[in-house]
Amino acid sequence: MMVIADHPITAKAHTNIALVKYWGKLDNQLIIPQNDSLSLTLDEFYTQTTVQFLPELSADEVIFDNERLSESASKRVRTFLDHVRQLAGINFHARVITKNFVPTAAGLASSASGFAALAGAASRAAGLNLNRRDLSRLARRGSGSATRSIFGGFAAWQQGQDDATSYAYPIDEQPTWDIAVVALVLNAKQKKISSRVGMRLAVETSPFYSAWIKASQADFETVKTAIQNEDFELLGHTSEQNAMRMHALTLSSDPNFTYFNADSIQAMNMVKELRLQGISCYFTMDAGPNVKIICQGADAERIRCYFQSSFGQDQVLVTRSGTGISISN
Ligand code: 2P0
Repeated sequence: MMVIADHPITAKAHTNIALVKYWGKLDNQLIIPQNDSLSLTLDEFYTQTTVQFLPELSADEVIFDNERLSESASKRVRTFLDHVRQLAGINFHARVITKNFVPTAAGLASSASGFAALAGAASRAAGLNLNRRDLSRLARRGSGSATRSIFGGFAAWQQGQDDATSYAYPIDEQPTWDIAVVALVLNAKQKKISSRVGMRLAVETSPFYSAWIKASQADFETVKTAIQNEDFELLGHTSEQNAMRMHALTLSSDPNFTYFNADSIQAMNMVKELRLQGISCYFTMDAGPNVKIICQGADAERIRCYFQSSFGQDQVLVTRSGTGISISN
């Protein structure tokens, strides 16, 4: 029998960086993607969330980085809690306390770690004892990229065709080869277009969308092979190509837009310059101007110093492969 936890439950989930990107939904409600995606979970950036369902609450309370969120700001969290309540057959409201652990106010915190941690804490607090596959399905309902943050190391999100079949699975949770990511914090001043809106525009208006699906499925297979063979060059090259193919969708949407800013372009050129100098490294970018550089651990310090001289000390963060979700009892 399901029993609501009589004490707060805390979950910790790390964010992830997609090497083969998710960009577009088949089903906006259930968050079923148009393609398989593949990521590396990162150890430095994570969210810690505590949830308790309490009979005395008359509404959900959401406290984010020590501030109580308004009704509108907490809408996505409350909708997610409604889904958890429905699964568990309960109707108590919840107190949710969540904190993002990111080295600086960097714009690197993501809905991936946020909804993965919320799925873990809320489901256990509601008395649901989900296995990791079902946790990833639940996290998916909050945010697509959260599906992959249930697992550590390299994880894939299989597209599936419905709620039951769209989930993440581990590829290599503890890679024995030393992969590092150097993250450049290049904050946007202009208001950004959310991933949700951006990918919808791509599906509906980019004439390149079907080519993207075809290319990303091939990239997915290639990156999987590269992980199996510990082939860093193949992994890096394919990930960089895949990122630019995704960004070509923003440029070819109507209205067109881009997540690049001037610093992003400078950073991408600097990565190419490093390659010319014989350092094997590759860039990727998501729905914002920050550039993430995929490299081997042995080169991370040198790459960090190179970028710090242009972008400043606090703007360059080094991280490695992180672990999957952990949930208190
Ligand atoms: C990814 N991104 O695979 C891609 C690459 C950003 C660029 O998943 O609408 O916040 O909540 O499912 O997961 C970011 O989009 O979007 C994302 P929703 P999400 O990591």
